[in-house]
Amino acid sequence: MKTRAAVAFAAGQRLEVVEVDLEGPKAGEVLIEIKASGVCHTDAYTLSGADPEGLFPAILGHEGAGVVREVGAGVTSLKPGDHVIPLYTPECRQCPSCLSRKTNLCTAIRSTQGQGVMPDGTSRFSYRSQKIHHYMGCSTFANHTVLPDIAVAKVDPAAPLDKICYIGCGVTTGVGAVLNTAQVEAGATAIVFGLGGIGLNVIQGLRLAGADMIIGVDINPDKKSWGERFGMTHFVNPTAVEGDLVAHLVNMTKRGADQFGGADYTFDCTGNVKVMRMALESCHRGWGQSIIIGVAGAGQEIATRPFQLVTGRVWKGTAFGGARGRTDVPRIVDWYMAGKIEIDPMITHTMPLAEINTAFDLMHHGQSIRAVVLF
Ligand code: NAD
Ligand code: 022
Ligand code: ZN
Repeated sequence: MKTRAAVAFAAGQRLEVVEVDLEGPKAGEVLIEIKASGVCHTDAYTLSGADPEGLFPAILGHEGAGVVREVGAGVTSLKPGDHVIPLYTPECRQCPSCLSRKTNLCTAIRSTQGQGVMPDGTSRFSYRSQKIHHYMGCSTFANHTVLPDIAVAKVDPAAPLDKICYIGCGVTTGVGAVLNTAQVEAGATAIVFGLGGIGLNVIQGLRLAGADMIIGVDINPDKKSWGERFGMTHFVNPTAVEGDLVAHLVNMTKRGADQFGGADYTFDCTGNVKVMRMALESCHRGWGQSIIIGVAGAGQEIATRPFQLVTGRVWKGTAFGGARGRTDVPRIVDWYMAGKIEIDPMITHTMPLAEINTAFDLMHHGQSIRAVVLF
């Protein structure tokens, strides 16, 4: 079939919206009509050419929502008409990682996904008979796309696809980092570094978990009101702090007779390795946990003194908020439908596919929390 897609033909160029050819689903695959797709930082990072694993030409996009239109042989978990969210982290429930119950990083299709192809080693997309790569197993900047059934979450058909597409990456990453990775308890203190599309979702995850003190840290003063909107209790702008930021945060989090300060949980949502260090060092000695969510540029390294860890701090990272997609994503959609989490105010911009490059411009200039392309 033919479908419209924004194609990244080469690194550093703008996306071009063209009609591409899409082959139907093979065994174990499903064809999805994408109705909406968020634009996330990784898409821009790959498009820029800075991602050493980026492949071109490709159809980017990994934060979508849509409707199943066709299923391949042997698919029993999905049927045409089902409302779905594509998963860049699949959940096969059979590989050693899924069976371990200790990680969400399913390995069933890991190598082919990284190579921009389907599990059989071929691409379903082409343009003028030239192969186009899939991206993060999703390629949601296309009106139709094909995914393996293990990488598709079936969700409540009453949920608005133009909002729940954000659960395909940002919402699940932020809320999941709090609930799955950190397992924050009621009454905890927390610091969130970077109040963008991820950090704000960490804040609403902390509110859901019942955290007492939620400190937001951002160099952009506009983020104070954004954070407060989702449950932040204190805001710190590093550029307005005299002296050491870590010392300031540790002091803010001193409680009762405890001579030591530091938060129970800290989260890096910037991708800046210097900030990652500050996040670790501003969590409490003995039990503080610091969660790295931000993805740093290729080749970057983190540093701290071993003393920081010897004295009981824990440094952790999280991918997709530790969520098992087919199990957890439908539950997060239900939380949204029940009013437990918010999404609508974070979607600051929408546009048709033809204007997708505007979404990248808004992101580069820090003007959007989330821009969503509507098909
Ligand atoms: P964003 O650009 O919307 O937000 C980043 C925020 O950090 C901005 O508000 C910016 O002002 C602030 N900031 C920048 N430098 C800072 C500093 N030195 N101190 C304090 N604040 C600072 O980005 P986002 O969409 O929220 O994504 C954040 C990060 O999360 C990115 O690195 C992204 O790649 C990553 N991410 C990771 C996963 C995962 O599974 N681990 C999933 C999605 C996104
Ligand atoms: C999504 N991310 C950032 C912004 N939006 C993001 C990027 C990378 C990962 C997670 C979220 C990530 C963490 C760990 C891995 N990835 C490796 C997983 C593994 O090896 O099993 C990651 C993922 C997908 C891809 C690359 C890296 C890909 O499909 N190309 C989950
Ligand atoms: Zn993303």
